[in-house]
Amino acid sequence: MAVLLVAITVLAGLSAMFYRPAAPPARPPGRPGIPIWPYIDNVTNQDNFPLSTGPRPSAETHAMVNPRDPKNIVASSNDMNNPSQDTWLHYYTTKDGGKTWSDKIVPGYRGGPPSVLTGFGTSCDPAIGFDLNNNVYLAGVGYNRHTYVHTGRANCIFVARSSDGGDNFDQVSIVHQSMFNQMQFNDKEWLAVDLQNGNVYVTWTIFSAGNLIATIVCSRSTDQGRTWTRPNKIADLTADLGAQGSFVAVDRNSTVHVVWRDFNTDAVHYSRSTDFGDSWSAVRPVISMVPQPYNLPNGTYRTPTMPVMAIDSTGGPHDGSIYVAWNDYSTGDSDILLAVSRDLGETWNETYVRVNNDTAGNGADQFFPAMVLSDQGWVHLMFYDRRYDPNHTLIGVTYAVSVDGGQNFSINLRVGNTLFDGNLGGRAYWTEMLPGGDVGFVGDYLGIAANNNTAFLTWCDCRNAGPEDGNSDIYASMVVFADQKGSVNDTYNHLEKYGPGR
Ligand SMILES: [Ca+2]
Ligand SMILES: [Ca+2]
Ligand SMILES: [Ca+2]
Repeated sequence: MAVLLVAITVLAGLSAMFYRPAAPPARPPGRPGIPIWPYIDNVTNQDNFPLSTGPRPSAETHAMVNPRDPKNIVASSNDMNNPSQDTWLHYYTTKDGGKTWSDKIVPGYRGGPPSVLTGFGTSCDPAIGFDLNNNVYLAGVGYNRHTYVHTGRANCIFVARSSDGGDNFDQVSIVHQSMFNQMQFNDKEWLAVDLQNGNVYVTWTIFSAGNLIATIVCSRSTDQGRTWTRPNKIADLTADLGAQGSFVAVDRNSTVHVVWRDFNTDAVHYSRSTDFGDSWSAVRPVISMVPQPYNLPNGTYRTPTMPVMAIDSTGGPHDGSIYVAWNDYSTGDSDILLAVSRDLGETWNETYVRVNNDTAGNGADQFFPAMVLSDQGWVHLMFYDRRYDPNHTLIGVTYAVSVDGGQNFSINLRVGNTLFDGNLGGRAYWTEMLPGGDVGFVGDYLGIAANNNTAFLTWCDCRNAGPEDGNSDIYASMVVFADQKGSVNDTYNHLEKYGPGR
């Protein structure tokens, strides 16, 4: 109820702003956006609900909506609530727009039904993609954290496939794997599906030679995830000794775009392929960033800085825009920044839009942005947010949306209906892995999906965690746009005519 009241109060304030007959206020470039809801009067956040609340920890989510069925949503997380007791990818599926959910486990975990993953003890790092034929792809990393499973295979990137909209991921394939004697680790993959031809792309980092060399690579499947090409190098070995966090997306011309973080220069690097991943353009730095510390103040959980990307292929007024968001520490605390290319990666704006709308430099950290475009071209973001705790320790969840191609962001809507202490998350995970490793864990990223009426948010939440049990959970919420007046084009026309914020 508190959240609803806040939302109503904020919206009441907004409607007063819309119709005030004043000139649009001057706005320095890259500053916080002005609220723009000329045709949407009623934005509500529904009650938070759990996707995974077993007694063991879970963290790190991704979620996607079926492009052919807005009520079919699939989410996934690293979840330890399974017979193996170890971290394994679970998937949570709804076919009724979020009313009911299933919770199932990718096969191959210890003590469960076999798959090509059998023998790996751990799987993590979910990334989901739909095609137009009810196929859902769920990529992850497999490895052995404990010595009780030891097959000679050290580590892999895999993709599980469902052909029934996420009810059952019963086909699992290895994209690439390394043996123990190779001193390689395949890490932090991402996945994208080309909706034109059904191609599936996975990008990831291969760390080798004792983690001194990091290579960003891509593999492609043209047979619905059964087989994969050998990993093709995107970033040159000698030029990128420190790279991680690749994010891949495909536009409607089937061009494959990849961004990742370069540690040597604190830049987001970019490359693209116009031949289905066979060759890649020269790597270019396109965004300069100030990464946040590995641990934020008052936080023992790790907080990596990695870019997320979304491409507008809607045919709308911002078609061809590429959006990249990250958490940036340039003001001395973390903010969510957004960079945009309007020409499919050729040129990039050098002024960044600040998505969170609290006072700059106030010591409150916003981090782990997740971003998605809905079919009408709105840019939806969610992120962790410590502004709601005066001590900037407890974590809340915030949602923001832009209806004008990322130029302005609406109200920041507080979505989490409770604050939680990330230091309590996943302690069991770390103490099992590293004796004495008594630190929190909330995963490395969050997951947001959206259709034209609803944004669906998933996150790791420690509201049920005690000081000793590390019992993090997966919670979700839906932001619903009701009472939309006129069409989306009316909104754009209104913005063109009157400018934002009126
Ligand atoms: Ca991870
Ligand atoms: Ca901040
Ligand atoms: Ca739990």
